[in-house]
Amino acid sequence: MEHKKLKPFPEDFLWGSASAAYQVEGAWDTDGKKASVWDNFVRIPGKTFKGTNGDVAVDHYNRYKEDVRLMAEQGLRAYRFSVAWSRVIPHGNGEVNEAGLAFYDHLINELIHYGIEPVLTLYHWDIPQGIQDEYGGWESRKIIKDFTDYAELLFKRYGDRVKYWVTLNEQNVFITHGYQLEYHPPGISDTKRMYEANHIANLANASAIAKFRELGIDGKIGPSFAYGPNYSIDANPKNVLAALDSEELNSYFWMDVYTFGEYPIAALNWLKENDLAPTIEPGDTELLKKGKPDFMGVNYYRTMTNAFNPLDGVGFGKMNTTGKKGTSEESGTPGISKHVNNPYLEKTDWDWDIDPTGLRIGLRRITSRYRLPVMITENGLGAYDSLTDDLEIHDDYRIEYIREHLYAIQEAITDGVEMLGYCTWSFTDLLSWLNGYQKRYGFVYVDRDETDEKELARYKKDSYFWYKNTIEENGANIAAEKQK
Ligand code: BGP
Repeated sequence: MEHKKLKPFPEDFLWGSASAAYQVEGAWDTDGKKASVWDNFVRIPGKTFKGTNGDVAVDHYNRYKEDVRLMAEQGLRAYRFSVAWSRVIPHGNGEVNEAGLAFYDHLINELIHYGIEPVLTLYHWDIPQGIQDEYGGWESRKIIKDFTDYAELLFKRYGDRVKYWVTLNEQNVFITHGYQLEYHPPGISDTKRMYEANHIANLANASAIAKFRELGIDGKIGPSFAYGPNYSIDANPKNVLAALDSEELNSYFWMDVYTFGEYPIAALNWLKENDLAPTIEPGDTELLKKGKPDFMGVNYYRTMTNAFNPLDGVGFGKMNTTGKKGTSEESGTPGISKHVNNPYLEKTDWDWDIDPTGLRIGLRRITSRYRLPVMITENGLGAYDSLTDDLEIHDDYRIEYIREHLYAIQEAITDGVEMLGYCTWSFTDLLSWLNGYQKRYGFVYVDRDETDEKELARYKKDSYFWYKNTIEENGANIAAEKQK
């Protein structure tokens, strides 16, 4: 629908930005921290772009004060970050590391000092290697207790200051990439094990939320889901059905469990038919139903366009992790759908469709199906940036990307979607898990590359100033700039 006039952004809208521990902190074995699975996985030859790792990353562990000062100068209202589990409970269970807890105390206090709302993610993919080795991490139900104990430790320690909590970051990504596509640790390709591990992650997520309620923590909690709404390539009913199947298996399959405690019917039946369904034990559904979140956290980057894919059709193809446009391969799930080119959309250099309207569509679907408020916990453009001789970065492409997505959000707000806030990915440049340091997302340029850490100096990009102004105007500039 086209509105005559858009509603303004809410007065208390959280204008934010985000990061994740492994991608920014560095200090991977400092002050009692032990290895996470990522600390080891990146050392396997060929796993990451040019063998990059987060040993130093952008040294946020040592420079957090400088980074928070930059946030404050920009007027940021919220900063989403994650806690490295292996920094605070180095083995994953058992002994607690006070030095690790103290680091996040300092970070949170620094944010609050400048009036920036901390949004704390409990888990952004870096499970401690200790419990991976001890019992296989997400493949064992033992993790439900360990994750809940870890969450409880953080709730009690920071609950007086942190009001927004994210449980699992992109469960759909770390599970599929870890247990089916081999792109993430533990680098397994076994679809049955993937669905089992995923079910256990669902239980851990619900158990942490149930603990949050039991402790009566004053705040809001929810997962961050990587939502890529599915389209059909055309009006051929076969393709429309493929898009519905893909939406059910790749989106509702997670969001339904978060909200209703149950898997979508057709998806679960299809898994049963293929001997892939997870083991649902007595009591599981009751626990899942206790995990209803206060909001749906959404990481939005792209939509997926689908066509029918027969049982003997195309399987998984390679992703583009080099930044050479057009190098990603066709990918699909036989019997469900395949992802095809959408001729209406521009792409990034990493072949991700750029689709602001897709964000509005996704927000509408969430609102209709779940009736939950939404926080955009990530959205941004991964691009090559260059530093001029005057130490400036003219990233007008990023400004345009963010403006268009914010406009789509404002349209969604006018549609009736309840939005809590918007966190860009990312505040500073950081390590992209598989794409090294050349795929940049930040408002703040960090001068380092794959092979040379240099001085890790920070420079404000043009987008930094644009977002500063957007925050000052509470987004009133967005529609005005669109009309120009
Ligand atoms: C999300 C992750 C982030 C971040 C982002 C960009 O999936 O939650 O951690 O990495 O995507 O992805 P990439 O680094 O692959 O470009």
